[in-house]
Amino acid sequence: MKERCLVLIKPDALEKRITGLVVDRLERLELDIVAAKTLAATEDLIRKHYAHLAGKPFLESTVHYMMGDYNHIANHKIIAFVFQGEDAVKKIRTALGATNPDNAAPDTIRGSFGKFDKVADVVYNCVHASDSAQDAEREIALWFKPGEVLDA
Ligand code: IDP
Ligand code: MG
Repeated sequence: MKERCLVLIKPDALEKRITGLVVDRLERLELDIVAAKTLAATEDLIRKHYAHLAGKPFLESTVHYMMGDYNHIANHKIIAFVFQGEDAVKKIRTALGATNPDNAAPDTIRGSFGKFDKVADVVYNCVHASDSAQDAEREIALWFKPGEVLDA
């Protein structure tokens, strides 16, 4: 089914300057990029985005991570994309690999470029992708204005 998926290039990937490598892997999936922008993510936006982490012990560290606090990223910079196409969510999440890079297959994006800081309990996994077509729509509405997303 044709669907959309939000992808966020997280601050650790920006610090490592691997946005191009990540997008290169995702472009191989033959989906369409229908929106892209660099933005300053507010704390409110990040908390809404990660609402499902409420009550988790790593919520606060994840918010700090996404604000760029651990990666010397000024202005809370994140790069956001919307990909669209057949089974976009499944294809992208398969390319990303498991949430924790220690558990991600070596040939996945997170397995290749991510790292887990066990002591601080921060999962530096480089990229976010929506986990369902339904959640993608919720997330896209948070990160993009309607006119910023084209139909492929
Ligand atoms: P996902 O990013 O693979 O969809 P979620 O369970 O939705 O995984 O978690 C959202 C984000 O929260 C992860 O990408 C990661 O940044 C952080 N996170 C998830 N689990 C852990 C954990 O056990 N320790 C620290 N951070 C975590
Ligand atoms: Mg998720």
